[in-house]
Amino acid sequence: MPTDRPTRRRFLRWTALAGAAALGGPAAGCSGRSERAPADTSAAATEAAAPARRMNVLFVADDDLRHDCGCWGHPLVRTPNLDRLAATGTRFDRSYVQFPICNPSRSSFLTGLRPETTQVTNNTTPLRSKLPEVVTLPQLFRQNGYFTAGVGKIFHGGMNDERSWDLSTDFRPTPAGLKGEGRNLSGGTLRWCAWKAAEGADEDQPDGQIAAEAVRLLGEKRDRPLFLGVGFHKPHDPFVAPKRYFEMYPLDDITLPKTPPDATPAPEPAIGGGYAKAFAAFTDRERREFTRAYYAGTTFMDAQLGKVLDALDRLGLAESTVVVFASDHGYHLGERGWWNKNTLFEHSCRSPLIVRAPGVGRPGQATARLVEFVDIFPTLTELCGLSNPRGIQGQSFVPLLRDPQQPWKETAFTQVDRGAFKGYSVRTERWRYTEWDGGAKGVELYDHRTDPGEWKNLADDPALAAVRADLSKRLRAYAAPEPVA
Ligand SMILES: [Ca+2]
Repeated sequence: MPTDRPTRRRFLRWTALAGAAALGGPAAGCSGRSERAPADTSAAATEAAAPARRMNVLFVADDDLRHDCGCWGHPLVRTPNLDRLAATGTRFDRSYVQFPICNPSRSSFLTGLRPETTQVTNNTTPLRSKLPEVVTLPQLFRQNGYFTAGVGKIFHGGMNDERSWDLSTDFRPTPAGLKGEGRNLSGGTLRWCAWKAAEGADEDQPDGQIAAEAVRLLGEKRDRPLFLGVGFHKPHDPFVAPKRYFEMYPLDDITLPKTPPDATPAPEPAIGGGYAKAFAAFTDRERREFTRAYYAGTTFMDAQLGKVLDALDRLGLAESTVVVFASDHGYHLGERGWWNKNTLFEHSCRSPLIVRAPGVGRPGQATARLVEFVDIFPTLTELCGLSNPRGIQGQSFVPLLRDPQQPWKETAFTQVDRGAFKGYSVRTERWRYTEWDGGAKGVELYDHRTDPGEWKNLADDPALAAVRADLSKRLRAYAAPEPVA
């Protein structure tokens, strides 16, 4: 694989670290200040110290962000800080979550396990109620001597995992941040469906306070490496951001999606129901207000990300810190009449991912190869020289960071629940194929080579019978895996 000399040196050092980790990890520095009892590292402490200090990790988990960002070519939305992260790292153009709502997606990528294994398929089931002894991503770093801090939303709201963190915190808006101009776009039917151009500054909103706390933690001197989780809330609803971010997006500049006249109707379960009636009642102005508020939240979040990236540069930490930016899933802004997530269309399953691993690959590179969010866990452990817990289901994409054009995964899987039955979808580089209730409630096949908007369902095209049969076989193997002997 083509790598330059510094990259190779870095790789060899990491290889050595991985070897040390296989023996039980480095000696843990437990003398650092900690707000909670240190993780149990007594076994690891008997092993020799690692030859060099490990890389820090900045793990930014965003909430409900879709690819309407400058670095993915959006003509309107301003995301200068995501753009500069992409310009110094690797941008993933086909990265897919395993379950496109908050708690199941986060439970999956924070454990390296697929939803069928976590058994977390809704927003009310705590991860540890299903897997009490699972080792989460931050917990693994903590066990290996890292100081782990979770600021904002990393685990789903109300389900923070104490064992994962030396320190964790979240924030609420100040009284000034609660004031402002706005309205509910559903006439109050959907309580969450509201925007507000808030008074006050960035720090009057939780995301502004999260950025300030992250910057503070980066500046603290400590004797062990840092795993810093930063969980921004926007552009998730309610769509609140300081007023100046709304002013960047005049309503007339907003472009709304158009449904082609010959689009195939989607099977009934493809759109989740529930909210659909309220969405159908939106006026054109309400659609524009929704989109403007989502974009205001996107740019507001991006500005907070910028403060954290600035701190990395200012403190001289950029070269010793792996940065991951990941949204927990994508989002529809009116496509198929839907203004939410939880579908098996591309807008929902595909989710923003940027990784910056100093010395690995070329700055500003992009890859169109398929990766799944379940792969983030083993990628980070490989980059930092840690051993994975047994049974991990992702595949490290470190080789793809070194050579982003090489052949890679053939399939990426996403699933949703529809109460009495499930939907599963498989993406290849060319196709998306979806079955609802094993096909009984609908089958979809889209050709991304000719139809990136997924408007024409080709499932019943006789010329594509072999494609459908092959994808169905792969999907069923995923949905009902053979029991391990
Ligand atoms: Ca979310």
